[in-house]
Amino acid sequence: MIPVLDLRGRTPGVRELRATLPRAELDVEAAVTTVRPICDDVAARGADAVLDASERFDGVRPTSLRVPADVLAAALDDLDPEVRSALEESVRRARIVHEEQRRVTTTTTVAEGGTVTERWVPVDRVGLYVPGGVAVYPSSVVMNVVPALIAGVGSIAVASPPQKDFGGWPHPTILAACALLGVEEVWAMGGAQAVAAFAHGLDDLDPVNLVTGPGNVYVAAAKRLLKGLIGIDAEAGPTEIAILADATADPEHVAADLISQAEHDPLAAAVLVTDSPELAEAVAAAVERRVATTKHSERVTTALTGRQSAVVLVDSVDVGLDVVNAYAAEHLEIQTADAGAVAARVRNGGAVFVGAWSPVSLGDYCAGSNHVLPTGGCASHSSGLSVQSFLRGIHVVEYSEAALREVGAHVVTLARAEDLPAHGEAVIARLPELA
Ligand code: HSO
Ligand code: ZN
Repeated sequence: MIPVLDLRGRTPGVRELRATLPRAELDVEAAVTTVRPICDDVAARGADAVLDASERFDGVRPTSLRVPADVLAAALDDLDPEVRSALEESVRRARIVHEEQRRVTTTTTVAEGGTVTERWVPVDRVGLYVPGGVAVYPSSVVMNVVPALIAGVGSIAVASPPQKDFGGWPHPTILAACALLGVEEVWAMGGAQAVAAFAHGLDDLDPVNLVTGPGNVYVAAAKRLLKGLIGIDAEAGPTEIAILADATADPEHVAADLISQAEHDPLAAAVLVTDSPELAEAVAAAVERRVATTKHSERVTTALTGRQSAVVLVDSVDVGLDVVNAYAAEHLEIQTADAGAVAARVRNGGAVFVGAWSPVSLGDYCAGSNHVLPTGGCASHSSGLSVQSFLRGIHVVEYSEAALREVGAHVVTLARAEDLPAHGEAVIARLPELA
C-alpha cells in the first residue's frame, strides 16, 4: 500500500535526498491568489465580509462573531467529565514543560559603563487559530494558549470556524477548552477571513500583533499574505510522521503510529525509514490489516498511498539518519536498538519521539511537549511553538560618557568606511575630539 523507495546500495547526499524523498506539494501561492480578495474584503467591510465568507465556506452564518460568555461557560459545564480530566492533565503537563522555557532578562557589561540588556517582552496581543475543518482540535487550544499564557501575553483571542451542527458556534469542545484555560475572547470565524480579521481588526475586535496555530492551506496563505502586518508562527502544512526503525521495532507499533498521523488529512505524510526489509514487510502487512478497520480508513488510505508517503529502504541506521535528517519531519520516531543514542544524532525534526513507548499521539495530547510543529522540511531551520514564539528580545543599550569615549573612534571609522559620515557625526557631536 505504501510506496517503496529503495535506497539500498546507495549513500545519497542531502541534495539528492531532498529531491527524492516524498513530500506533499502544497501550493500556498495559488491559495494566496484565492484568499487575497477575501482578506481585502475583510479589511474594507469588516464583520460583514467575515460573515459572508463564513456563509460561503463554512455553510453557516453565526448570529454573532464573538462567542458570548454564557455559550463558553455552558460548553465547559456540558463537557464530558472524562474529556475534561484528560484536557486538564494535558494542560498540567504542557505547563510543566513550557514553564521551563521562560526567558530571563540578562544584562551584559560589554565595557566598564557600557551595558546591553536583553529584555524579553511578550507581544501585546495574539490571535490563536484553532482548526475546525476535517477534525476539531481542542488539544490545539492547549498547545497555543499554554505557551502564550506563560509568556505573559496580556490579551489572547481565539478563532475557530463556526460549525453548522452547533448553532454556528465553534465546536463545543474547543469552547470548553478555551473556558478551561480562562480564555474569554473567542471568535466564531475560520479560514483566511479569521486571519484577516485578526490582522486588520473589526469594529469590536482589536487587531492582534501575532497569529499562531495550524490551519489548512487557506489559513497558511492568509498568513503569508498578511505577514508583516502581523507576525506569524509558521505556514503549517499537512502533518508528517517519519519513523526510523530497525529489526528490533515492533511492526504493530510502527504501523499504528504511521496510521495515527495519516488519519489527520489525505495529504498527511507517513514515512518509514528502515534497514530491515523484514520489518518493512511486517509493517506493510500490519498497515493493511489495521487500515481495513480504522475509522477514517479512506483518509488514511489516501494519505498512505499518496506520493508524500513511503517506505524507504536503506543499508544501515547510519544512512537512515542521513535520510531523516534530510527529510526534517514534523514528527520523528526513533524505534531502533539504543534509540536514545540514535536520537541524539538527529539534527532535524520538529519533535523527536524516542523508543518503543513514546508514540507521536502521546505528544499530540499529553507528553507535555508542544504539538504545533514545523512541517514541510521547515524543521531544518525552525522550531515548534513555544513560550519564545510569543516573546521579543529587546536589546536595551546604555553607555556612559566614558564608555562611549572608549569605543567612539571605531564607530566613526566604520561610519566612514560605509560612507555614512552622519553616523560618525552623531558621535563627534558628543565627543568633538574625534573629529
Ligand atoms: N498531530 C497533530 C496535532 C494533533 N493530533 C492534534 C491530534 N490532535 C500535529 O502535530
Ligand atoms: Zn496528531
